[in-house]
Amino acid sequence: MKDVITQNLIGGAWQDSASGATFKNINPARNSDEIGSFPESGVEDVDDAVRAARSAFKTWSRMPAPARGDILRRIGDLLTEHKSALAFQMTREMGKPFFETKGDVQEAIDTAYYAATETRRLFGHTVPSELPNKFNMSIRRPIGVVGVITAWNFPVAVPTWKMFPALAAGNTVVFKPSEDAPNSGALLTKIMVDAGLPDGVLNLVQGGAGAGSALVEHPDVNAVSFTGSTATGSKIGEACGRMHKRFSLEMGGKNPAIVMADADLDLVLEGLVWGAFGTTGQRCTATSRLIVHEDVHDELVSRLKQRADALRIGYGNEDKVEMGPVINRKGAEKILHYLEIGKEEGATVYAGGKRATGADVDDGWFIEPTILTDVTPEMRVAREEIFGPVLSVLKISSYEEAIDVANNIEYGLSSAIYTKDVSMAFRAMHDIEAGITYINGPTIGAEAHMPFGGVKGTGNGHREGGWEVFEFYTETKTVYVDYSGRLQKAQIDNVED
Ligand code: UN1
Repeated sequence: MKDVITQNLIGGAWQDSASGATFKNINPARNSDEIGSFPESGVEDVDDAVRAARSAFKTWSRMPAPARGDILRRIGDLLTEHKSALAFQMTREMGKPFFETKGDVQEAIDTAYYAATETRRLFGHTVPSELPNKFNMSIRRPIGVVGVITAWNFPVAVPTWKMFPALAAGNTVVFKPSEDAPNSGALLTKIMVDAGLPDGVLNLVQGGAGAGSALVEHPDVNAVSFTGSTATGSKIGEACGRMHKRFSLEMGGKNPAIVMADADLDLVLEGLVWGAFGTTGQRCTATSRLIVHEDVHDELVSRLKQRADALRIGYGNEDKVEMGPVINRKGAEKILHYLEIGKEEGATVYAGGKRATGADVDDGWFIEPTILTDVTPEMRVAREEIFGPVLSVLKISSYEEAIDVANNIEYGLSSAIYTKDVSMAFRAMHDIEAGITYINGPTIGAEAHMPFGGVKGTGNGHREGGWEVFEFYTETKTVYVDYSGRLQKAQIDNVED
C-alpha cells in the first residue's frame, strides 16, 4: 500500500485538479509533519467525475447484485490485509490513537462483508392482486449517481457506511472526503478499485466547500449522503430539496449518559472515560452530557476527574497514547471558546479546561480532557455541540427530571442510561428522544449491521448501517403482471355496484 495518494480518481484515471489548485493537509499532532497537497477540485472536476459515474452506471446497475457482492467481499479482504498500514496513515492524518483507527478500519471491513451478504437479499414484496390471473410485486432499483460527502472523524468507516450499500444496490458513486482527511479517503478509494470495481463506478474528488457544493448542485447526481456539521447539512438539504434529490443527513449530537443512583459506578466510570474522551470527544455519538443523580454525583465526578487527569495524551501512532489531538486550529479554538462561554454562564471547570502543554504536545492541537460541573439545562454548554473532550455534568434528583433534561436539546443521536432497575431501563428505551439508546454502556460503539441515525435536529429521518440503509439507496419499482390475456380494470371489474 502507498503511504499517500494526492490525486483525484475520475473514470479510472488518477489525476490532478483541472485548475492545478491544491490544498495542504498536516498532522494535527505534529504540525511540522505535512501529509501532502491534495487537489482543490472545482465544478469541472466534479462534472467529469459525475459523467464517468453516469456512464459506468449502465453496466454496473445491470450486473447481478451478488456479483457486485463478490467485489465488496474482496474489498473487505483487502481492507483486512492493509488494516494496520491504513490505520497508521489515518492516525497521522486525523489524530485518534492507532487502536482506534484500527477499529475504524474494522468497522469498514464489517460493513463490506455485511453489504456483500445483503446483495443476496435486497428484498421486494409479492402480494395478492385484487384481480384474477394477475401478479403484483415490488422490486428494488438503484437510484443512479450518488454523491458521498463525509467528515474526518471516521475517515474510513463512515464513507463505507454510505458507499458499500450504495454500490451493493447498483448505484455509482462520486466521493468527496473531508479536507481534513483526504489521504484516508484516497487510500480507501485505491483499495476499493484494486479489489475490482470497474472504472467510473467509484470516483474521488478532493476539496472543500466548493467541490462539495458542485457535487450537491450537479443536476446528474441523484442522491446525496452527508455526514458533518449541522450548518453544512442544512445547506445541502435546501439544495437537494430544491432539486428534488434524495438526501440523507447525519449531523450533530449532544448525547446524554444518564446515571441513576443504583448504577454500578465502576462500570459507569469506564463508559464515561471512553464515551466522553475516546476520539478526543470528536464523535457525533460522543458522551457530551453526564446527567447524574445527586446521590452519586460527588463521588462520580471526583473519580472521573482522577481518570481524566491521568489520561495519556499524545501522538496516536506512539505507544500507550490514550487520547490524541483535536483536528485543527479551528476545532481547538471553538472548544476553548465554549469553555469561556461555560465559565461566563456559571459552570465550573472541574478538570482540564485548557490547551495541553509539554514537549510531546506543543507541536499539535491538544486540549486537556475537561469536565464542567454546575451545568444547568439552559446553558449553551448543555445544549450545543462542542465536538471536543468536554463533558458537561448536570445534577438531577429523579428519573423524570433526568428524562426532561436529556430531551431538552435540539439533537437526538445517541444516549445511554446506567441503572440496575429493569423497569427504568425499559422506560428509558421509549422515553429518551434519540435514534440510539444504550443500556449500561457508553453512547458510542455502533455496530455495522444495526441501523444508525438520529431524531430531531440530528438528521432527516434516514438511517445508515444495517438493513435500513438499503431503503435509502434504492427506489421501489411496482410491477403488475397480468396473465389473464384480457383487459382487466382495477377498482371497476372486481366491484359490483
Ligand atoms: C460518527 O461519529 O460519525 O458508534 C460515527 C460510534 C461509531 C461511529 C461514530 N461506531 O461511535
